[in-house]
Amino acid sequence: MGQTLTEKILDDHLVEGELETGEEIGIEIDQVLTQDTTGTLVWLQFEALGLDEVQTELAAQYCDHQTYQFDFKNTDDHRFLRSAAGTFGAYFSRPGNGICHNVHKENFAAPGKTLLGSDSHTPTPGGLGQLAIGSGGLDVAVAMGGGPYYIEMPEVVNVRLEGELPAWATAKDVILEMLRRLSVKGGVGKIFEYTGPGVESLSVPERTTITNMGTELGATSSVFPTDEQTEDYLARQGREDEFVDIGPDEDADYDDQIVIDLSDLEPLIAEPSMPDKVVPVREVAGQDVDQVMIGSCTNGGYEDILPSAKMLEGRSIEPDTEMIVAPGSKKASEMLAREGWTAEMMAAGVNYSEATCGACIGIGHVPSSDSVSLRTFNRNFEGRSGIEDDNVYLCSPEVATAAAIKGEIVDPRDLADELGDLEDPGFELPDAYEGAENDIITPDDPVDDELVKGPNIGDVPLKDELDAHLEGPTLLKMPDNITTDHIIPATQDILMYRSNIPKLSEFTLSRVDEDFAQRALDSDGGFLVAGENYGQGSSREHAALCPMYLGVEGVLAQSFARIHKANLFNFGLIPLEIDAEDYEQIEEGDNIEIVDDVAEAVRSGQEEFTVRVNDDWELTAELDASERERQILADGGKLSHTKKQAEDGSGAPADD
Ligand code: MIC
Ligand code: SF4
Repeated sequence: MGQTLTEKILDDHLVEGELETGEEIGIEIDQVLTQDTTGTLVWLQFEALGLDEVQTELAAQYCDHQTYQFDFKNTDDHRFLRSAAGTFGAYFSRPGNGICHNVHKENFAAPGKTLLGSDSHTPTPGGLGQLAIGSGGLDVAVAMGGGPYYIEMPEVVNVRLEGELPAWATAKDVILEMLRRLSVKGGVGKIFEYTGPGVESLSVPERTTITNMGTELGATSSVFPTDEQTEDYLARQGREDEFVDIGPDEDADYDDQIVIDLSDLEPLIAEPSMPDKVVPVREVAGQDVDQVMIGSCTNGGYEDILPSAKMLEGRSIEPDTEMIVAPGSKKASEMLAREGWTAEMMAAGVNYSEATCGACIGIGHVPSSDSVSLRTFNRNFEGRSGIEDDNVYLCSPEVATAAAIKGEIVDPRDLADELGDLEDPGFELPDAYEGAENDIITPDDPVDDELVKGPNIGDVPLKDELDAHLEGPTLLKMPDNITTDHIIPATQDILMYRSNIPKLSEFTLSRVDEDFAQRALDSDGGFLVAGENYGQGSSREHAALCPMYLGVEGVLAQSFARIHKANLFNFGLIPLEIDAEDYEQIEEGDNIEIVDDVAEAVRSGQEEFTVRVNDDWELTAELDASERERQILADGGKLSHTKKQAEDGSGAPADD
């Protein structure tokens, strides 16, 4: 039986385990990336592990999320990150140079290699045949020190693309269609591998829009085979020598298959406030729009902004609609400026921003009260834009631009009919991607050689070994699909404390219950209870670390999102699965006691735990964990575990 592309890359990098679905495997990581809001912890943990030099082929540190540097704390973070990159041997992309995924795609993404990144949209270079996975920062630190990265071998699902996209349908509509069919939890435990005759009609930037937003399905990764398009793209980036011809065998055996006929697609849109609330644009046409934003790691490329600029050429934006363009990289920005497109957009009324994540996490361009914002981003979780009760829709740049021209949501096909002289603009790849040459500092020529820690850079707290007896109140009961944006929001007032855990912890779950942090601190232990898909969204490990700091012992949920579950193990919080009936019955405030000797049971591989609620009734909860995860959990988290191993002489930190 032949191999899938995923299996081929994993096989090439396998250091532990077998490629059996559901089995834990350890893989070698070739490249890592990290960014400004997760990177500080990555390097602090790298340092705490006693590591002193990057061991992967390449490590890249980006400064992209908070580049406006509203507060000295952000600038201190950036200063620390530059010093860490210089000291330990990573590339450093300066603040303003663009979003990690965009800049990585342009400069480093390489077919056939593995990439681990402390950002959930790390799978973006899957569009170039790279196997790229998002994880918590501690896993990135260990991988950067040369240790393997462990995952459960995912199911590999084939997405067969047929036909070609009709006018006005785009790559964004392909991934919105996937979300419409599968939902935000439809990809958990899966890698989506795109094949079929439709693939060749998609350029690399279109493919990376799809792989980027595969994250919203909860997928471990998404990947395309390489072909002439990949070779051509790499050549235009001046990196043709990095091309590798790689794809699945003809008789590859997939766990499942989905077929999408591209020619059936039409412009789609995700309604507030979940990326899977997808409907055809025409169904919500006529809705007034206050703000339109083009940008982000999904649709902020040169190839995304160019069609928008072409649509705006010689036209004006409706006076009561604001339009902001924030390119994904400075290179894209510089190219558009040199070609005159920036001037066209400005003349049409666009407010042109620097290359940053910014508004995607509520930093800048926060929508006004009771308004509607159309964005080309990947997430529209409630409140993420910086205002509670927001109304954020997700769509392609073409749909967003049509709305800015009309002042309301409109199917661009109808707008084209109405205006008579508007055609689907499409885009050509530039002959050469050139620009922003001065914004990446190489490890060979660093500007710092020692760590610079401003007053906002704290230490990483450690947890004690797991206790034998775990008991405490249900501190909070939450519904399905709680995101890491609920647990630790990323807006500026909170984001600036990413390197200061005691302070950041004060905001834990404040969007769900503003008294939570104090209640958790006062109660000396306790549990969180949640529905399905707990911890979806961002990879931020702070969403596990802060509850740990507040004394939370564990989470009882119907199911967990992959990265967050790994982060819970990494910080010593027990993730237990419960069934729907028991979930319904538990109430906030109920006392929870795990009847077993927890430490012993975790270490010895026990899967079912008896949980006594209010000394009144019992439920059975399940711990689905590998042998390695059990030891990490029992030792109080990965940092304590790794240190302990090093002290016992049972393994160097990098060996995990
Ligand atoms: C996001 O899109 O939510 C973020 C901000 O990029 C996060 C990373 C973070 O929280 O710093 C992610 O996707 O992992
Ligand atoms: Fe940045 Fe938004 Fe992409 Fe996260 S999803 S990396 S915040 S642009």
